[in-house]
Amino acid sequence: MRTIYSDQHRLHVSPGEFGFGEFVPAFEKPERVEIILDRIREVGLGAVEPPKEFPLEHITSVHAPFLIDFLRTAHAEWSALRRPGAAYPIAFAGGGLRRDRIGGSVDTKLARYCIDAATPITATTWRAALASANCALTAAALIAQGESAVFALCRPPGHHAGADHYGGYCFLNNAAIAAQYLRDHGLKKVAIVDVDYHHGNGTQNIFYSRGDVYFVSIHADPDFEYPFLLGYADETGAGAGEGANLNLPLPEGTGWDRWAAALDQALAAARRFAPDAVVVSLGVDTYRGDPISRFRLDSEDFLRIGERLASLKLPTLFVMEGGYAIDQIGINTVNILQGFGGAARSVPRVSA
Ligand code: Q9C
Ligand code: ZN
Repeated sequence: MRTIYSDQHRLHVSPGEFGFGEFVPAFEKPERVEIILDRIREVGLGAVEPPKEFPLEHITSVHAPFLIDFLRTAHAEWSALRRPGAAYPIAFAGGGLRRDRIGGSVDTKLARYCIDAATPITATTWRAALASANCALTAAALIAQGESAVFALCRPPGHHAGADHYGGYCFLNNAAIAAQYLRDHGLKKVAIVDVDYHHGNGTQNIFYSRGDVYFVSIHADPDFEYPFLLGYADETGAGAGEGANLNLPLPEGTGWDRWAAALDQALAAARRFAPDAVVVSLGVDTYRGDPISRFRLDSEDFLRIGERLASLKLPTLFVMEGGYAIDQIGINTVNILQGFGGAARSVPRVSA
C-alpha cells in the first residue's frame, strides 16, 4: 500500500492545551506521524510519497471560505496585537450567541469558529494543515485513478473540523475533502467509516444533509467524552441525508468484543449503502494504553480491524486521525493497514 506523507506537518506544533483545570503539554504532536512512518518503513508496507498541490477549491467545496481565510490569517491578526504564543479562543459561541457573526476581531472570530481550547493556531499552522489536506487529496486522486488502497498519513488530523468551525486538534477535514474529491471525480457514492475513538463531528456536520456520502462512526459516547454535544445515536441525517448518518456510541471501558460488534454493524450499513469507495477515518486512540481515551483495544485487535475493512472489497482510502499512545502508535496504525492486506513483503507483528 502506498503512503502519502508530507514533512510539512512539523510546521504545526501545539504549545499545549487546556484540560481539566490545567494547561498541559499537547497530546497531538509531531512525533506521532514520525513513529508511524518509521513503522511503515520497518515492515516495508510500500512506497512513501509526498503530496501534490491541489487548488483551494477542493477545500472550499467542504469548508466555508471565511473559515479558510481565518485559518490562514488568524495568527497574523493575533501577533499584530502583540500577543505571545498561539491563538486560542477565550469565549465560545454557545448559549444562543450569534453564530451568524462571521467577522470582527480575532477574538470574535475565534469564539465563532473554534469549538475548544485544545486547538491553537501558530504562525505556521495553516501551512501544515494545507499540506495535510493535500496528502488526503493526493491519495484520493490515486483512488480515483484505480488504486485499490492508499494511506494518507495526515497530520494535523481532520475529523473534528466542520463546514464552518474547527477544533479537536483539527483544522481542515481531510477525510471529508477526500470524499468530496472522489464525488467530483466520477464516484457516485462514498462511505466514510470513522473508527477514531472520538465522534467525527466535523465530518457528520459536512455531510449531514447529503445522501451521496454515508457517514458511520464508532466512538466513545459523547455523554462522557469529547466532543460531548454530537455523536448520539438519534442523529440519523436530515433532508436528502436522512438515513445516511449512523452513530454507534459505546461506553467507557469498551473492549474488543463490543467494539467489533459495532464494527460489524457499521460495515453492514456501509455495504447496504453500496458505495463506490470507502474513506476510513483512521484513529488508533481506541488503544488500551491511550493517554486521553477509555477504550481497551489491544495492538492485535487492529489487525482484525484491517481484515474486516478489507471484507468490503471496495477501493479504500485510509486517512490518519487520532492516536496518542506514542510508543505503540506505529504498530497499532500499521497493524490496521497490514491486516487490510497492504503489506506484500512483511508478516504483521504485534506488540510485546
Ligand atoms: N485533555 C482526535 O483524536 N480533548 N482529536 C482532549 C484531553 C480533545 C481528539 C482533552 C480531544 C480531541 C483527532
Ligand atoms: Zn480521536
